[in-house]
Amino acid sequence: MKNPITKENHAQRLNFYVNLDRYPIHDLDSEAGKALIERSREMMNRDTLCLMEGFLRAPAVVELSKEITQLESVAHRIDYPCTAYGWMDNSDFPPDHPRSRLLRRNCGVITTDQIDPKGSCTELYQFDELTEFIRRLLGYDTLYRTSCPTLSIQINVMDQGDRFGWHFDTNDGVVSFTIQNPDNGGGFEYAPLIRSESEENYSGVAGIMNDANQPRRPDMTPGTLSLFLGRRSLHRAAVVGPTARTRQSLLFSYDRKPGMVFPEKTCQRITSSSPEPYYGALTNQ
Ligand SMILES: O=C(O)CCC(=O)C(=O)O
Ligand SMILES: [Fe+2]
Repeated sequence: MKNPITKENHAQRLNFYVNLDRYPIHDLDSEAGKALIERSREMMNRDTLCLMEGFLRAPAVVELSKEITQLESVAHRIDYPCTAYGWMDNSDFPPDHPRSRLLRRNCGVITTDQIDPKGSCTELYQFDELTEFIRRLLGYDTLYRTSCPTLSIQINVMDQGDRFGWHFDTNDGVVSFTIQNPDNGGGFEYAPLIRSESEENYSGVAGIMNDANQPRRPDMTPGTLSLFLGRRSLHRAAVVGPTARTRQSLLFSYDRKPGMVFPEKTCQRITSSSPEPYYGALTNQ
C-alpha cells in the first residue's frame, strides 16, 4: 500500500506543519496546552487579535508559499470601492461621514475550488487538532470546518498597488496564516474595539481613516497564525509598495454547525470583478 495513513504518519505530518514544541495543539489537556489556551484567550479578549508567531515551521511555510505562488495566475482579481460598514444601511449620511466613505479594495483571491484537495493548504486545513484548538480559543461548544466549495479555504494575494481598505468584518472571527510578506507596505493595521453595538464612535473612526490617529501595526512574520475578531475593530491591509514578492495570506473558515456553506451572494462579492461600488448590504442603491 502506498503511503498508508497511520497514527504515526498523521502525527509526523502535523509536526511538519505546526511547531508543536511551542504550540502543543496535539495535547491541549497538558499543562502546556492549557497555558497556551489561557495566554491566547487573554490576548484575544484584550486586543481582538491573537497572534501566534512561528506557529508554522519554516519548511512548511516554504511548501505552502510554493503552492500559492503556482496559483497566483488564476486568482480572481477584485477591485471596487466599498464602505467600511458592509452590513448596514449607509444611505443619507453626509459625504465626509465615515458611513459614506468609499475605500478601495483591490487584490487577488484564490478560492477553494481552485486549490488542490491533495495539496498542502488543504492538508493543513484538515487537521482536527487545529479545528479543536480554534474551538477552545473561541470558547464554543462545537466548531466545524465549513463545507463551502468556494470559501472554506481562501487565499488572498496582493501585489504592488493592492490594498484592502478600512472596514469592519461581518463575521465572528477570521483565522489566517501569514505565508509571505511583500518587500514594502501591505501591513495589517487595526484599531481595537473602536466601536460597539451601542456606541459607534464615528469621531474615533474618522480619526483613523483621516490619519489623525495612528492604528496599531503588529508584526506578522511568515508562519504567524492570527485569530482576529473584526466586528468592533476597524482594520485594513495597507497598500503594497514596490515588491518582488506578493503578500500571501491563507484563511480558513469554521462554523458552529456542520455543513455550513456561504450564501451565493457572499461568494460572488468576494470573487467579483465588478468595479461597482459596494455601499452595504442594506443600502438602497
Ligand atoms: O488581508 C488582510 O490582512 C485583511 C483582510 C481582511 O480584513 C478581510 O478579508 O476581511
Ligand atoms: Fe476584514
